[in-house]
Amino acid sequence: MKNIENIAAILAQFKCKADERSVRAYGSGHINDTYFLKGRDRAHTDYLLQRINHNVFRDVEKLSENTCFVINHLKNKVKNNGKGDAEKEVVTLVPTTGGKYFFKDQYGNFWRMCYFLVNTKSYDVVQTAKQAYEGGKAFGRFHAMLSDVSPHAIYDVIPNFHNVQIRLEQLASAVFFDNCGRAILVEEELIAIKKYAQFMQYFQQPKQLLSLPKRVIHNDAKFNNVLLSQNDESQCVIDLDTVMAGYVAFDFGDAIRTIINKAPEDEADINKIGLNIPLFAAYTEGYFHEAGAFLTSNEIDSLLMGVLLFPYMQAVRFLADHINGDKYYKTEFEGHNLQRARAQFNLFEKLYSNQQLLQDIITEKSGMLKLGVSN
Ligand code: ADP
Ligand code: GN1
Ligand code: MG
Repeated sequence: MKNIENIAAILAQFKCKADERSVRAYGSGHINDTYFLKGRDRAHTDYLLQRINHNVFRDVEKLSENTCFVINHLKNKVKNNGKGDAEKEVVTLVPTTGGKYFFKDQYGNFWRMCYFLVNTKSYDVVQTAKQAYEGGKAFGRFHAMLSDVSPHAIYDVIPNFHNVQIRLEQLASAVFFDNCGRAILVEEELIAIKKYAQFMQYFQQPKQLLSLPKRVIHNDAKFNNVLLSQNDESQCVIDLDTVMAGYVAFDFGDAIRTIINKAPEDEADINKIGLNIPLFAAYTEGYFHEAGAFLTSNEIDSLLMGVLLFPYMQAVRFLADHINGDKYYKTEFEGHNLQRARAQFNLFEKLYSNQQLLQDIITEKSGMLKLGVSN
């Protein structure tokens, strides 16, 4: 991650009391740059400062409008519910001295700041069924709290973000231009991806377009975008940049992609990739516990396709970026995106051959809900 030369000037733009000497890179996101800063003294809270990737989020003004709208809505829900603590359960942004929630510096970089939520944890790889269950509750509650917002109220910051047809077209275009001469080296991967391209069009079919409600969803429901408390209880859903219209199965599938895999997202040894079924069951149960009340039966029927689509689409996206010369995702070494694509495709194939088992668990957990026996 790049150093920040103008840290004092940036901090001066925010209504914060951050110690500029304490700045350090934080987190494992692939798009934005995140930095942690300590409060100037014990009385002041710590902060996270983020450089927004404006090649990905091209209209930062609209992005900020979306985020503020969603944060306000969630905070009001928590307050009206009477049980929670809106300060702990919803991210709070730090305003700039000009009363905005982002700042553009002299180099054209966009910055935003939020308060650091103390005593929280996020996991790149889930370890226990409790963590998975609590993560399911966090995203279920997130969907429930946003279920009364019209998807038209939110600006489409990345159009076609989860449109697999467009993602496949982007891959085909990367192969066509082949700017780095890498396409010839990944023919095997390209053939494997093509084999499932038709099957993956489920959410593009007229039947689904007519029967599935578009809702306001997270669209980047990786498990590390949930903060759990020190006791591993669900606390807060973070990383709200991509909150836009979508199908609940998208978030379900993306979360499962990052929970069910016994190995990290970019595992080099595909023999280490395996399905952790108890974690899948736990997340599903937690999710239904919070979202079951508003989900339609068509939505429940679509969840399995979300589980299959997300690792597949991620493989398509990583492979396209590899062929394009690693322009989109941050990488740590040459070939990193290819390694990620292979790992995600392998995960997809394992999910594909265990569809019945996964569906049975979804059916069982949604049945428990109807019988009122969920925790
Ligand atoms: P990215 O877009 O890079 O994924 P995130 O907003 O997800 O950025 O933040 C990166 C990491 O920082 C998260 O995975 C989480 O561990 C931590 N984090 C983010 N927001 C907060 C917060 N408000 N309080 C505490 N930790 C946070
Ligand atoms: C990116 O920023 P991060 O790491 O949370 C990407 C997601 C991918 C994910 C793969 C805006 O998310 O769509 O699923 O990497 N975000 C964007 O790990 O493209
Ligand atoms: Mg994140």
